[in-house]
Amino acid sequence: MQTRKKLSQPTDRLQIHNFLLEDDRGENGREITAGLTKPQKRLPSKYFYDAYGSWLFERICDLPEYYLTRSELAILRKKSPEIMGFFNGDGGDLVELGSGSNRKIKILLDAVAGDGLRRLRYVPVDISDNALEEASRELLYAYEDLDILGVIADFTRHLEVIPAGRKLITFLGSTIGNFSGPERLSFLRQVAAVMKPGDRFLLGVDMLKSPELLEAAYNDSQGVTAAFNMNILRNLNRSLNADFHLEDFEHRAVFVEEKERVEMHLKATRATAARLADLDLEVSLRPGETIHTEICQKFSRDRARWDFQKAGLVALEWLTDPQGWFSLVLLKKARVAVVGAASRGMEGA
Ligand code: SAH
Ligand code: AVI
Repeated sequence: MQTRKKLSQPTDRLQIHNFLLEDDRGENGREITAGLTKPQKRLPSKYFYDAYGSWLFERICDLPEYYLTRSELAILRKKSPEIMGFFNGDGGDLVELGSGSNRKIKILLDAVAGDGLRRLRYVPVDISDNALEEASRELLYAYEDLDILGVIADFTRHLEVIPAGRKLITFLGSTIGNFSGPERLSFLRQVAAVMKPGDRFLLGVDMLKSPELLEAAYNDSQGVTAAFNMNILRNLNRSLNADFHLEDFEHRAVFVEEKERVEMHLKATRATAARLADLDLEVSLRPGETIHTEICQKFSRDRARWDFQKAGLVALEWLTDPQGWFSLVLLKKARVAVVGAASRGMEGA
């Protein structure tokens, strides 16, 4: 077994690469314009996450109503040695998509036995540059044997930047639920495409449960989720030279039963208009009209399995909390069906 020699200076153990390109600015502008000119106005939820939005999300994680983080942490605390057993002996990359803060990854890192961290590299991938840099630096000092490759990127566009070696990819928090059905499938297919047969993918999914619990989780009594929702407009005002009047909007989060998802909207309480100067775009809303800001899909095992199958992934294990509210699904890449194997009984998994 080969051990990599560690460099002694913390700064030698941390590299941060920014893959957010000038091209992305143009693409983002087109995406925002397209969303705000639809009959049902829509904004992609990635625009929540400037530095303040990332901070607000961390406050959401501590809310009594937001059971998701507590449930997932409980699973991680119990199962982290088993999960990190993947690296035993060989080392490799622990990739975290949409990494945010460190609270979950620390539980996994703490479960690595002996000098295992020396053979491991942590690769957080996030669009929120400040949050990623801050979190990476904190880890650098907390784990003196760990190498970190921070990747500032949009995981819907730049998944090819994930290192090609042996890896465990994690995507926690049920961020997968923030995609629409087609976006989710496209994302899962991209993850499968960057995986090799021995790699593993650990995916957090929030399970379907009572509408009361779900709606409470997105309508907290302290108004933190409302502030998080509103931050999408604050972020556009700052980054695109826009002038949305925040006081003309209110937070709405409802469980849409037939779609098995919570939808977050910003509802205009009166007629209001905004100009997004950098996009040369004017937007107006009637009283009661909404901007749809987030999808929070909730999953049955069947729905999730269906997505995995279509994306070429196979669930090896479902790890759940005692209430069965949240699941961490350990996945591998499906074996590719051999062309012409149909007559011999083609196998997809
Ligand atoms: N994984 C953490 C954070 C979840 S919040 C947890 O489970 O608590 C969602 C995270 O995904 C945020 O850190 C946000 O900045 C990041 N994110 C959202 N959209 C993204 C995108 N398109 N590309 C990269 N990161 C994104
Ligand atoms: C990041 N994501 C999984 C959160 C969720 O629950 O869908 C974002 C969030 N939106 C409102 N509260 C939390």
